[in-house]
Amino acid sequence: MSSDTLPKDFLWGYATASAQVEGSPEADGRGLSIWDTFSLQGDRTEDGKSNSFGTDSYRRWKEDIDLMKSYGANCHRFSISWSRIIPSGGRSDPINPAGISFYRTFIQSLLEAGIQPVPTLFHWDLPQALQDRYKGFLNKEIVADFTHYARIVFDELGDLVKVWLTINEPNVYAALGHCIGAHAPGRSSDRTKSAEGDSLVEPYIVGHNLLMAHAAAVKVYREEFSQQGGRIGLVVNANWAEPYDQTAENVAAAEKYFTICSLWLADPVHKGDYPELLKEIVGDKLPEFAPEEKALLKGSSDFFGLNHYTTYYAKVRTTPAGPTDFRSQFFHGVDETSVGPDGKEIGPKAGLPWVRPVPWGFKKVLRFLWERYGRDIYVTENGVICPGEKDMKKEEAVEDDFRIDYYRGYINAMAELINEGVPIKSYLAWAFADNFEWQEGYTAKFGVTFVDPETGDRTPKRSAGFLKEFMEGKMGA
Ligand code: GBH
Repeated sequence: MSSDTLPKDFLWGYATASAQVEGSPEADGRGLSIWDTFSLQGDRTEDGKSNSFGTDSYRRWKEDIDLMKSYGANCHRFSISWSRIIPSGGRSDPINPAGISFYRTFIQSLLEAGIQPVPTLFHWDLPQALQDRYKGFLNKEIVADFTHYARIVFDELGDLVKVWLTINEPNVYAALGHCIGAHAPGRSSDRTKSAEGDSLVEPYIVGHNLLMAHAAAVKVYREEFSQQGGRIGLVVNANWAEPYDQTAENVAAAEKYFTICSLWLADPVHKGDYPELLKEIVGDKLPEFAPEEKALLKGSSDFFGLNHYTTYYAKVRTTPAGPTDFRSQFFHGVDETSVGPDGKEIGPKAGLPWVRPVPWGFKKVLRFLWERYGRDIYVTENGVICPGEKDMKKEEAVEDDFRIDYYRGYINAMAELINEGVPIKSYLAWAFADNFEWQEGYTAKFGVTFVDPETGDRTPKRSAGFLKEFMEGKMGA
């Protein structure tokens, strides 16, 4: 293999998530999710819009499969909406056959198009009924309900699936939904955002229950569905933290930042416990795993599912975090920045402040995860938004050379590591199409496909054609 090629069985394609693309929230018996109700509040998203349209993919999915095929993708990551399968979510609640058949038809059609399905069981759209019933992931009741849901899905769809993802970014769901309050269910100590919540306590409880739900679902899959012959794993968001400078305190700050953000919910599934450093930082607010929980967690992911977007410099905070700045408090004395000590920016500005392209950081995080866990890595998301893209008309938006540079840089970085022997098995670009980007509403466009906000009409951006050729070249097609 030349240093530039990817293995023949490498999976590549595009990713989406049900709450961001499907729309049709009440079609065919679906129950509401926490993202439907949260985004309908009007003041929770940048443009005041809800996710009730998405990309209209519940109705237009055939077109999407045709497009993906034309893009040369051999794989597609999407998520299943729990409240389509069990509208009220719980283990004694009715099952909705129409929801099951929607996904079965979708998966069959992907396979017919030569595209391998990679479904995620939970990409943040919790059935609202479970939030109302017992506060969702704050309550360990959720573990039995999630397991029940997972069992139904494996049973109904698992014969068609070879790679399962359990939960998307538990670290982001816990922190943005229960500390900062920017994501559903919107809980925070900030009383302007939420009547209830404790920003420095709840994220850790939610994180704990998310991991136990993941581990319980994996146990079901391994014990009851092993004949399906698939692999299953958790997806963790891990951006890289580079020390601001080589002083001992900032080297330590970078380790702290990465531990607080990412190792928090990655170590338990690969090593069986929270990192010691996190225990020191968070103290008794971090729940403890019982011995049988540790045993269930350790090795509960067949691979490391990685969502990676960018890199920050991390350094010690010089000004104390304000009394209502719960985000900074969550970082326990560490600060992130995009400008180094030499005044140089870590990477060019993109269309959102948090997502600057830094391909060398991708290499560092991949190498770090491989050395720490020794597991196969599936890159399950990676992508960017172009500067000014939010205000662009179609003609301008489709000329997304900034995105092309990003993909070229990141994929080349990944390919170098693969050729050094790091077992990276997939690359899923975020996103297939411009969609509902959570608190940004429809203003943040990550797609390689432009979606007209009024009509839902799709137009490939230049990056879609670029990736097709680039990946064909890398895979020797
Ligand atoms: C992923 O999350 C999601 O899985 C996907 O659904 C999403 O559309 C995609 O990335 C693109 O955003 O404003 O400084 O507090 C990414 C995780 C974590 C990205 C929090 C934005 C906000 C940073 N996100 N972050 S800040």
